This record gives sequence, C-alpha cells and structure tokens, in this order.
Amino acid sequence: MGMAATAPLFWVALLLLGTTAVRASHIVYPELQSLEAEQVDETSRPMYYKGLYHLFYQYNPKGAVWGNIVWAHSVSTDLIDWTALDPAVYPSKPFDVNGCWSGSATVLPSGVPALMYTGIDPNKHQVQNVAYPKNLSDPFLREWVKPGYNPVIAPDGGVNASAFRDPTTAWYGPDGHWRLLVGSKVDHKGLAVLYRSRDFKRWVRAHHPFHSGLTGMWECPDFFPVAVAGAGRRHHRRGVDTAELRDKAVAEEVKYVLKVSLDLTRYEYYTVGTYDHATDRYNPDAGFQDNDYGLRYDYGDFYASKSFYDPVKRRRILWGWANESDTVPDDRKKGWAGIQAIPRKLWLSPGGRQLIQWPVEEIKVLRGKHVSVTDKVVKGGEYLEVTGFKSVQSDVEAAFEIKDLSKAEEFNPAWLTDPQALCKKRGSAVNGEVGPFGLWVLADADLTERTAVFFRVFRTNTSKHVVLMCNDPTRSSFESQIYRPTFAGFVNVDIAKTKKIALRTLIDHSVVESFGGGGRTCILTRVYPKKAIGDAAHLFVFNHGEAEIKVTNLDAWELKTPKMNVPQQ
Ligand code: DQQ
Repeated sequence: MGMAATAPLFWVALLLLGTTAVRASHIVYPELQSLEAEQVDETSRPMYYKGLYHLFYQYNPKGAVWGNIVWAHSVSTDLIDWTALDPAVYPSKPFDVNGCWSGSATVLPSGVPALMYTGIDPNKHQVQNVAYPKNLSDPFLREWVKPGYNPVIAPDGGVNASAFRDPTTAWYGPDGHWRLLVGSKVDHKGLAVLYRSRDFKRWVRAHHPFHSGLTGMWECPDFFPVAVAGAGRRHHRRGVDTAELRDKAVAEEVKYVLKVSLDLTRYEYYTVGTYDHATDRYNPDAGFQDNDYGLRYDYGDFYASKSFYDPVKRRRILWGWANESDTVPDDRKKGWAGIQAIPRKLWLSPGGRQLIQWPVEEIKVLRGKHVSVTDKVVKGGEYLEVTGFKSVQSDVEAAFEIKDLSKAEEFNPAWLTDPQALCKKRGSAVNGEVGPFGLWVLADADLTERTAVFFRVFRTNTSKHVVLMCNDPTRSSFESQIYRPTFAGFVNVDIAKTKKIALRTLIDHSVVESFGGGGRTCILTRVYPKKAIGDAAHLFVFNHGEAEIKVTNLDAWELKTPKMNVPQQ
C-alpha cells in the first residue's frame, strides 16, 4: 500500500483522512476530497457475527481528506489479521445520497444484525437509517439492504438537522422497548437524544434528553453496562452485553458508562453512573466530572471510539481512531492521517472510580524475540539502553520501583484540571525530584531524536502523592511543522503504598501507545522520527529525577507484522 518508513506495520493502519484534532470536523474540500488515496477516517463500529469480527469504518474511497464518506468493511477471526471487503454501506438512496456517516451495529434477539447509521439527505439534513444483511448465511455480510421506509429517525420537533448523528447500539428494556441515543447539540449544549421503538422501525423521541453537557456538540455517544466488582454472578472484568439487560436482575446489578466525543476539542470523556430503565434517566456517580475535565479513555490522539461486546471471550472491547492534526498537505504527503488503535479490553476498576483498559490478549501472538532487564537501579541523571532486540515494532512491559518518595515536589492543586499543561511545562528534559523517569522510545543512537513516555511524582500539602504520566514528543523529530503536542494524564494509584508504577508501551514505527498503572491512564501518540527508524530505533530507560529508581522488571518483545487489511481475493 505504499507506506512510508514510519507507517505502522502491525495494525490495521493506513488511514488517510482529514478531520483533525483542532480543526472543526466535516470541512468539505471540494478540490481535495477526490484526490487519489486509499484511505479512511475514524469511528469503528465493530461487531461479531458467525465466527468473524466485523469492523466498519468511515472511509473516503476517493480522497486524501474527509469526504465521499462510506462504511468500509473489514473482517477478522482473531482481531489480529484483517481482510478488507468492499464497502458495506455507501450512498445509494435519497436518504443517504450525501454521505453514510457513523452509527452502530445491534445484533437483534433473532441473531440478525442491524446497522443504524446517519445518512445525509438531499437537503443535507442528518437522518438515521437502518440497514440489514441481504444474505444471513454469508458470514462476511458483504451486502446490506436499506429498507424503503428509511429514514427511521428524522430531525423533527426542533432537533438541529445539521447536528444529529452517530446512533448508538440499541438496548432493549424490560418493558419491551428498544432504546438508542443520537448525538446532538443546542447552542453550546451537547446532547444525547433518546429514542424508543417497539419494532426497530418506528422510533419515538423521549420528552427529556437522556443526558447533556455544556461542551458543544456530542459526537459518537456510547452507552453500555459494565460489571461491578463483588456483585452477583460475574467477574468484574467480564463484559456485559446490552442484550443481557433484558434480564431485570442483570440490569439492576451493573453500572453504566456514557462516553461522548467532543467535536469542539476532539477528545472524549466518560462518566460511570446509574441508569433506570423505568424513567430512562442516567445519573453519573458522585466524583465523576461531567464536563471538559472528565476522565478520558485516552489522553492522546484517540477519538470517535466505540465499544462492543465480544461474545467469544465475554469481554467488552473498545476501539478508537487515532486521529491526527497535521495539515492537509502533510497528510497527503504521509499517505494517511489516522489509524485504528489496538483494540482494548475495558472494565470497571474494583472501586468503581474509573475504567481500566488493556490491549486485547490476542496481541501476544505477534510477540517474537524477547529480552528482559531485572532489578536494575537507574540513578538520577542516568539512562540505560535495552539492547538485543529491534524495538521499532515492539511490546514493552516495565515496572519501576521508587523507594524514597520523601523528596517529591509539592503539587499545586491548580494543576489538577490540566495535566497536559503541567507536562508541557515540566517536560522530560526538566529535571525533578521523583521523576521524570520512564522510557525513551524511537530514539536514535545518540539520543537526538526520542519520544519520552514517563512519570513524575508529586506530593500534596496533605501528604498524598500524585502521579503524572506524560508523553513528550517534542524531540521525536525536528521537522518544524509536524504536529507534536505533549499529552498527559494523572494515574490513580496509591504509590506511597505500592512504591511502584507499571508501564506498558506498544511501539509501531510512528505509533506509541502507552498504558500506565496497569491500564488506568492511556496515551496514544503519533510521531515521525527521521533518524530513529527501522533498525536505527533504540529503546532506553531514563531517570532525570534526583531519587533513584529501580527497574524491577522490563520485558520487551519484537512484534511480528500481521495481515493488515489485505483485500479479499
Ligand atoms: N465523523 C463522522 C460523523 C462523526 C464524526 C462523519 C466523528 O458521523 O460525528 O465521517 O469524527
């Protein structure tokens, strides 16, 4: 597919498109939208059917920037090797003549999958349509039929027709009604609009919005149940299917997650809370910020994500789009502008205060050559190279022990709302007391180019500790224009008790995807080194804090390249 040296090689990559993290979405560049490219955009709508995982994603078959949007379609038996099929849903009817935008799949109780998606009609109104497989015995589900009764949901009754999109997977209440949410806005208020239906055909809007927030447009809402630790019959890491909510006992013992993608800032936040089928009201639990400062799945390039229930391994899988914010000419030059991140298993932490994410276990089949480091002390100002393997496409798991936290710098409570600004100010090159320590990935031999994934530990005036996790790409390459933001989030771990912090980083040429504190805080970033490429990419552990750290264990594996969206023969 004509990838440059820094194209990621082990994931369903190659997505070239133009919606960006800072620009408003859906800008139509008439002169650009049909320039040659192979590429895609964001928003995966995965599901499982008859032995295959299906990934549907927004794709521009003709151009290098956002436009001509269809639902492209890929299938896999194991979430690792992917085969690309022809687009599943593309403009063909008046109700989607101007585009087939995001949506979701729902597997109906009969086993029939239904796709609900946003169509752009001749008036450029956003309407919701349904599509069914033409041939249920085809496990590839290659062809989809759009019933003539579409659209099934029109922007009636004061709904903003240009901000009405991305229906969720539907769920079925004990009262025999289906429900789904559609993202919308009124002025600056983001909305999840609730619709109900008895037959999946005739949908009626609820009088009250399901939920709202003063954050601008809500795109790609996702609403799903998660198991609670200690409750009932299931392990808390086990996923819960929305279909199980038909069982009242299940519906009562789970918590719910509402995630929204913020069109204005191009990041996502979620809350965990309770939901009552009788009143159809969702209430976030106390302690969850329900605004721009809310918890994020990922503090880096990660947008328009969707989750789905995997019946094979009974888990919930989250899949996000690693969007980028380079300029249109840059994206065209690179040949892509977004990729699908590695699918993550997702569950509620035992205390219920946040979600935890971890790369799906299938990724381990790609692991090859292994090296390890044990009990290695790294004093302040020192660094060590992890040698004996090729790190350019690798999986690195490490744990750092800090014995002495007594000198941790004082934490200013004002920093709590903006870890990113704090990390920008105290990047990896600014020496500290406890940290910065962590990994330099995609580094060249003399360390001019490097991307730092690291921690800093602070102490509050009540003697609690705060752990900051950062991704500092400011030295990843020295091309002046390239998009290189610093990303950061706090990690909710009791470091005074454990004296340890874990980090897993998946490196793939231009993708650095990190999981701090066992998946409590995640940061995905794209970097484009010029020197630290191929065999010239090195991996180091560094410590720029006064306090010494010990690498109690570091295991690193080369990763093999899977079949990455190979067209079906
Ligand atoms: N892009 C899609 C929309 C969605 C947005 C269109 C997310 O449906 O709201 O390609 O970036």
